[in-house]
Amino acid sequence: MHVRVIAAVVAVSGAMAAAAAPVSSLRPEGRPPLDAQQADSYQITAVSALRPVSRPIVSPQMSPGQVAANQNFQVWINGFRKRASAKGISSATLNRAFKGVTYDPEVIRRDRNQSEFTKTIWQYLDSAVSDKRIKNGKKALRQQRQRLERIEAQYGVDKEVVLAIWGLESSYGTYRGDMDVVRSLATLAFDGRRGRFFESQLIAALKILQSGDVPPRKMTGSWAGAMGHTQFIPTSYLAYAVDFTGDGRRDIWSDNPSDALASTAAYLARFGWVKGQPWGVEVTLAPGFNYGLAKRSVKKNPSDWAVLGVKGVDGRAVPNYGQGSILLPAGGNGAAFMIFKNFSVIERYNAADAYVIGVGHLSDRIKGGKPIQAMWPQGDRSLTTRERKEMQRRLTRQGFNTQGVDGNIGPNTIAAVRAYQVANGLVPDGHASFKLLKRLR
Ligand SMILES: [Ca+2]
Repeated sequence: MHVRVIAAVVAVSGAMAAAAAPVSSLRPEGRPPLDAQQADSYQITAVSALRPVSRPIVSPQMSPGQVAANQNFQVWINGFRKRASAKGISSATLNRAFKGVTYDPEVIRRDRNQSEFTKTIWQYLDSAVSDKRIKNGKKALRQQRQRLERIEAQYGVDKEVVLAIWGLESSYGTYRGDMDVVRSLATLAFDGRRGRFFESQLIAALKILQSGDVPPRKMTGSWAGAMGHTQFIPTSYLAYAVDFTGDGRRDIWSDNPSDALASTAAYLARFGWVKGQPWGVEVTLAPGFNYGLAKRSVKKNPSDWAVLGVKGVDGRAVPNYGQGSILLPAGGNGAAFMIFKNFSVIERYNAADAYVIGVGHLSDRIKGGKPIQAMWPQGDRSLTTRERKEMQRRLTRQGFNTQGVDGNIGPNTIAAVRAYQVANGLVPDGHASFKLLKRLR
């Protein structure tokens, strides 16, 4: 439920997912990162000591520019109150929610301060599935086993996957975010860069307050309003959060992660999780493999893939987990995966391939699975938006039409890359790499 490389972000109906965007953080897209996400420490036993104390809703000192912004912000709130009451938010809720709330320059600073450079899949996995995060995941599994097994029994979602999402979203509850959600979302909605999206999240946040699940100043989260152990955005909370403890509140904020983990399982169950099916498995491709088959729309049974030279890293045909597609996240020179239905279920949480592979692989490693066997193309790097546009311009100019120059690598650009690769005797993996851009230059 987060964003980076914001240009490509689109809110998806009621889901946490957003359109695929390049990876630049642990939360590749859809939702913004928590500040401390890189420091993947884990202290579940001491978590109450680390419990985020909500930042004050008034900034200690504002510059003259910020004072002016706050004056406009207060005017904006007055206008917003009318729109909110038209959507069923009572004036009592609005009064409680906005009491003392000021413009938050820090939220805007973070919104603007997002890196253009995106991580490669292997850089992402180094952090998302670090030894420390695996170790802390195993520890969390030992400590939370009973709770996780009850959730697994109720929702039919494998506990290691729920655990892996918890591990990536908040380092197993350590970093849940201490920003005041009403203040952050109101500031972002007022700011207007993605105003419509954030205003709809703010309305959803007010509905949560109105339901009594949490008091206003306890509703904390990331700077862009992702909340609790598994970082639900407000619209996802309204649609999918559950009260697993039975106390009448869907409490995803407190130290007890039960409701948050059950809500995550409920979310995955809702989108069709198949219990016991892997997200994907690493495979090898025989020499001469037709790279044109490595796309999501081509689905085959593992035995049919085996005939085409796709096998598990143990050299045997992949067991019959159902129909799968071949995914090459770094092109023909990196690891290859056969991915199954559950891949697209995790995608509903966050649509970036890197995120899904990160969750899936972390869950495998927590279960004691092996590291990814293939080498990654370490010398390569991902492209900036400017470079992606440059590649599209150069391809089109050389007769491989990308149907536009928008900096997004979609099906048309991939097809143009493939056509260029075929015409130039390269491995036609359709991968828009820096190496390829250098060649186009
Ligand atoms: Ca509860």
